[in-house]
Amino acid sequence: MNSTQRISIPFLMALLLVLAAVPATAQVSSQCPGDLNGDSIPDPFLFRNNGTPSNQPNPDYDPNVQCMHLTGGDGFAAMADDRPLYTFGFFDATGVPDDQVMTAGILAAAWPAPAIVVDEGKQFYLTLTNVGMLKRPDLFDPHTVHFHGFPNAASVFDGLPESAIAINMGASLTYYYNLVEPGTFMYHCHVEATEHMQMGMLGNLYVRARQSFDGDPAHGIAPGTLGGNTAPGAPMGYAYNDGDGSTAYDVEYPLQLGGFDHVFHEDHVNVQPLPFAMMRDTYPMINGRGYPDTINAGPMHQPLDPDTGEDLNGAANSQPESSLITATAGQKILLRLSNLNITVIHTLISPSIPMEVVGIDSRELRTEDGLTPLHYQTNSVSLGGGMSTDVILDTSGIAPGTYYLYAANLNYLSNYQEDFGGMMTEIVIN
Ligand SMILES: [Cu+2]
Repeated sequence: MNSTQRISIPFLMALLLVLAAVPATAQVSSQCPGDLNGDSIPDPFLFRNNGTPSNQPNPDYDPNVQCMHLTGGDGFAAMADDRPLYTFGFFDATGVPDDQVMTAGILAAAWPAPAIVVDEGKQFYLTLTNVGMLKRPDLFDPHTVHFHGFPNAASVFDGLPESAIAINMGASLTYYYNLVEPGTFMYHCHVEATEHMQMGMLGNLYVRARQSFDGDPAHGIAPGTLGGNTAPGAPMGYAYNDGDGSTAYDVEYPLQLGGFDHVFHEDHVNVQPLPFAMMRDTYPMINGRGYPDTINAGPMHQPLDPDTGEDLNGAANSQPESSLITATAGQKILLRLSNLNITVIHTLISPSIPMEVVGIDSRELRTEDGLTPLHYQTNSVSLGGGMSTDVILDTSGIAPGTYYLYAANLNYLSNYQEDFGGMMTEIVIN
């Protein structure tokens, strides 16, 4: 008997005991400098033994660090005609302790993906945990985050599965971004992009310009407190570091244009073949809702099983983002428009309030020497997939009332067979 055979049985028994002691859940680990309790929120103060914050500063706390924790998985979204559609998507697990993230993220996909709002100059740590697709246990797809348009220095964090790390089920990865440029960007999963993007892994992402919170009294804004300006007449912020205030705004709204092909989604949950060339969006949406859900300022109806009435999405609010735009007459409204639709170009019309286009594809329109803005006025803008446009609506001289913003392709003003819906929202001037 050789030594290998002599130890094999006790060794195997010990291995089985070890395996039995390991819980059948994946280890989630987020990286967020200054976070002491694993909830992806940096902690300015050390904790006492009883878990409450002390008044002792945390030496690892850096106010220039921003963190977020997303999960990638599946879920359901409710269309405006109540049809529930199966989705792939992201869930915002920021604030959820790492050891509870898997449970929180399962079947909790949000549509669109949780908005990522970050500040220029900050270090951004974004953890993605793949919780798997509960309704498609036959799939073992990885997910990624692709920060579209971002000048990434490291391709390893770019999210393109061919050249970057993709995150397998049960695994987590923390992406690092040095936010060197402001602008309206967008993000999506880049794994099997045609499929994962049609299924809903798309979201708003914008970087607020340094000029908005640089503490310069000329900008009228206290440092680090966007929106906390106290000077009379000071704007909330600037879309870009324009140097002359020409991109000032008082209220901002990210609006992502998109749509779902319900046949694709229904075939998907039934594990049918998916011919990409046949995709045709039947539910045009803004921020994941069709009109009139777009103007619902609060949470909307959950996706319900038509037979049982069961809530199909594990998140309390499957589509949290309203598109209702409100302003006081005289204010400037910044609309951060983006399109991640993979089937069509979208044109959006504001027939009553002119739109001043100040930026396209995360760049301000300005002469090369930086001295002259090249902004222009229009009533319609067109965005192909992957494009963004920043427009400012100046409401001075506009009578209080309700105005409309809608798709120029009028067939998109529908929720499949229900007319008077789809890609439309309202601008309410008080
Ligand atoms: Cu994905």
